[in-house]
Amino acid sequence: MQTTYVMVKPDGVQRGLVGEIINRFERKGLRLVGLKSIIPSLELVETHYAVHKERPFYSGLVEFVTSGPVVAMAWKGVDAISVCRNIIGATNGREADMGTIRGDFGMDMGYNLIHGSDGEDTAEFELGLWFPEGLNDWIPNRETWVYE
Ligand code: IDP
Ligand code: MG
Repeated sequence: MQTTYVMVKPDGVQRGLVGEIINRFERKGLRLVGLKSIIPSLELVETHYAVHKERPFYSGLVEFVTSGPVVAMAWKGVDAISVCRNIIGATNGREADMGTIRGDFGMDMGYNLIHGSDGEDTAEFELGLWFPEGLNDWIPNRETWVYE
């Protein structure tokens, strides 16, 4: 099992796509072990995107992601990191496959709705950064919630 960090960026929140996005991960069979709405600080977003510090789009990216609420999530499952990246799609929404979140809703490279960790090290780093309070794991057991 892996746990990965996924975040609806401010454009996804502004466009009213939070429910649609959560639905895609949930119905896939991933387990939601962390969820919160947060207006992230400059320091938090700079740390999150530190790997891109030298890139020309870095300052615009940080400004964008700090511009309003984001929805921070932790999803758990077998190979959750690559499964979530596949659900998210390629970085540029115009090139992302239809059926992915970015392919279905995105038209831009920067405003691409959503973030997902790209490896085990980054997932661990990002989960610790965005969920310092820890996650809420649970054992899926549907039947006990169907019958009293
Ligand atoms: P990813 O989110 O698909 O992993 P990365 O290459 O890690 O893509 O880039 C991080 C984020 O930076 C992207 O999701 C996107 O919002 C933004 N970004 C990446 N490349 C560009 C660019 O060329 N112009 C503007 N923004 C970019
Ligand atoms: Mg990335």
